[in-house]
Amino acid sequence: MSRLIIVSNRVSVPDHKGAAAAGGLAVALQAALAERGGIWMGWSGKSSGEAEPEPLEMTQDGNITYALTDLTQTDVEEYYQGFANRVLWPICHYRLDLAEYARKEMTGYFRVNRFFAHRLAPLIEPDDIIWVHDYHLIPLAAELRQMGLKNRIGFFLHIPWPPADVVRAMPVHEEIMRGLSSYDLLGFQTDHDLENFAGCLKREGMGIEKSPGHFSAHGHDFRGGAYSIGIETAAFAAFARKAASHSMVHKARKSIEGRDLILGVDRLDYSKGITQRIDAFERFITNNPAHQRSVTYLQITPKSRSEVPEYEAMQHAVAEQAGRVNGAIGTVDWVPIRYINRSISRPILAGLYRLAKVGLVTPLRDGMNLVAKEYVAAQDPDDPGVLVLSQFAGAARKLHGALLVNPYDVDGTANALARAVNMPLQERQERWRGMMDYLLEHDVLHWCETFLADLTAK
Ligand code: GDG
Repeated sequence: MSRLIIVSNRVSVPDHKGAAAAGGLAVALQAALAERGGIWMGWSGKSSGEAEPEPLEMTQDGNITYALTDLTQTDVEEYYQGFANRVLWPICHYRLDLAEYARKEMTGYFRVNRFFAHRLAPLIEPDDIIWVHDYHLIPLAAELRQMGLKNRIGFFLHIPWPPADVVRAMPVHEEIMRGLSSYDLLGFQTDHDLENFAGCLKREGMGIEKSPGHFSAHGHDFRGGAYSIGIETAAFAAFARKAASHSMVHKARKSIEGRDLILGVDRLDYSKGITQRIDAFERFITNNPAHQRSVTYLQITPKSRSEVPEYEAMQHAVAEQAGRVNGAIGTVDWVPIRYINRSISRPILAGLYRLAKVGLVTPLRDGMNLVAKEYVAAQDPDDPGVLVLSQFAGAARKLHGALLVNPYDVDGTANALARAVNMPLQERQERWRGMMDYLLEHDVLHWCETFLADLTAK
């Protein structure tokens, strides 16, 4: 079996805290690496001076080598905070209005990808297969090919891929499309993302889809497919069952005083639709006064990318909005929204998922959304909660037991909340069972193995 080389912006170096605690993606990739032996390479998260780069920081764990590189402060600003997070992220989430294109940052993005390629190439042996992850590293295969590497190289995009007219708003879209076309296998989260990619190739006149999932562009034949990422379903379900007796979860249960808990969990990001969701919650209460004081909405929102201005502005906007709504609909003995603007530990999170009567997951656009899957996996089969899910999350393509909403439709989402809190037990169980069966079969190991089987297939 060939060795596996994984490259991603950030690397999960194991701390041996156990499966579900580490997050499913890291566990699945580590399992794939342990089976084949190999290397996981990426950025250390540290920035160094502009002088000659330090040697790679290597950590050995069994047959897996973790190889981390520092970047310079300029690299971090241009490649990570700049082009990746202020151009690719908003464009891929259909937010042309938020894309801030600067030629200097675009140059930095391609420069850092070349730097990654130069650091990685000496570690690679001819039979290795290479799996690159996410939008930070789209040009990596093209750089490795330029250096003469002939290895099989696959790419998985964790975020959505938009239609041609959106992609074309990005000044360097041709280079980005050429970068994607340099892989042997392109993995997207859903069939819609794959269709959009095929549409882009066609619209650009860059290539053709010779047969379903088989493309030819820039003189290179490659394949593309939809591989919906999963979670460690069985392990997470067991983890949540245990977490229900965590002392903090007990305290949370006590503090809501028998009210129904509505739970939102999202990184603070404009793609997650948090402000629209708070509006919908307010509308639900004003339209259904009987539910005033009978529910508590807990929104857990760890800070992310605070160095990017849009994120900092959003932090203020969400805090202000939660305060305004509490002021408008709260009573002396009832605080409608509890807003936590930091990360909580994974056991507490799992216990809160299980406690919540409604999982409210309403991104404006999301590649997949693992929170939706974790919420379902954490439920008590005898008394499961209801998932209210945006139709624009990749997860909505398969989680048919959810109440699907359009997050831009405040009244529609408010109505779904009313339906969720009133849903009879039998309907909740039926909806949950279908989703759980799907998640048990399509877990993160299944995702990983399916992608790698296709990448290595002749
Ligand atoms: C990208 C794509 C795609 C959240 N708050 C806390 C916490 N979390 C954990 C959740 C979940 C993860 O973070 C978030 O994953 P998502 O999938 O929901 O979203 P992104 O971070 O945007 O991920 C997405 C994913 O990549 C995988 O391909 O699904 O579409 O955007 O696991 O549980 N964890 C802890 N405390 C928190 O406060 N411990």
